[in-house]
Amino acid sequence: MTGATPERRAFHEFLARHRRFLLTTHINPDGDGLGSEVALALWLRASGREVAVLNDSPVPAAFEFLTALQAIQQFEPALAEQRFEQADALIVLDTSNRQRVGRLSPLFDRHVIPIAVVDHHVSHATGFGQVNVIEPEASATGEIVYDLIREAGTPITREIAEALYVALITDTGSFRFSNTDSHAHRMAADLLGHGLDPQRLHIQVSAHASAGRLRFFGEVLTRLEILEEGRLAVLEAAPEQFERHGLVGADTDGLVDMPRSIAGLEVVALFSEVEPGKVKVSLRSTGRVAIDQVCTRLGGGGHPHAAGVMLRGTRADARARILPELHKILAALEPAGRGSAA
Ligand SMILES: [Mn+2]
Repeated sequence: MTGATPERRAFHEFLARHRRFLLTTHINPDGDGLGSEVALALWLRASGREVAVLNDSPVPAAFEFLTALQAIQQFEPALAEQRFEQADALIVLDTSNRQRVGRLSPLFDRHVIPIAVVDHHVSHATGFGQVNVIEPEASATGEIVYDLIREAGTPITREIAEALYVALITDTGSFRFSNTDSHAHRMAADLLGHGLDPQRLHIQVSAHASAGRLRFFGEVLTRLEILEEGRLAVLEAAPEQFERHGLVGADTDGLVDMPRSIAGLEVVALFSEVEPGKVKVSLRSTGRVAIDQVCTRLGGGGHPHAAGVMLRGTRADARARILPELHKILAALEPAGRGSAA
């Protein structure tokens, strides 16, 4: 906990000034965006506020259980108009730029609604809200929400703890990724003290694969390429494979993390041609190099060790834009395991 910064104080004042809140997060929401929304909604409701949650995209099956704690609605034009009319303030969570909220974005201006942003993306240059709590050192947006709740002195209920735990395990890869620090572990320990069942939550979040998704993973992994002297793993998925297995772009979640277990590997690149001419690029670093610049330069975003960008063109086009950049990054790297003097 970094203590109440001026931005956090401004956020608490923002909450105090308004009564009816609308919450949203990025397109194709993950457990951090959704868990943060639910925790914040429960907190605001406990403080006597009205809250609605509306996202561009549907809630993935893995996180559907969170909607038992707080209704989460999907964008539909008439509903969105109604939600913006009813709200007197908007809070955008886990979203590094305005476009990432999808179809809700045009309504921001039309409804002249005051906006607060809570996010932890390093690529989040300037906040697009009147109030911006942007803390790249936080492993998850849920970690910032947790700090804010504690600063407000609101009791953390089991439901709030569950939503925040889902946010935390999503963005830290269940405490495996390099962003997992002592604050994340202390937060987890505190949340466990509020009566949640971590094993049940891990199962609810992870056990949602269809047989088709696993076969798709198998097909893609069979063609795993190892480049850059064993330091780069490249995966490709073709539109035909998405279609044959009945999958969409969000179904590749977790696939890019699988090659991380290969000894000596530094970077994984996944090129998913979700539909012909549309390639979702996902990059992961196992910890020694930062790869977010490669994506932000092309209009994407992310964190130093997990980033992505959507590119127009074929998989070959996308490879031609990404792989030379990764080559440069890896060429500048000291050999691993030699106890580098610097
Ligand atoms: Mn996040």
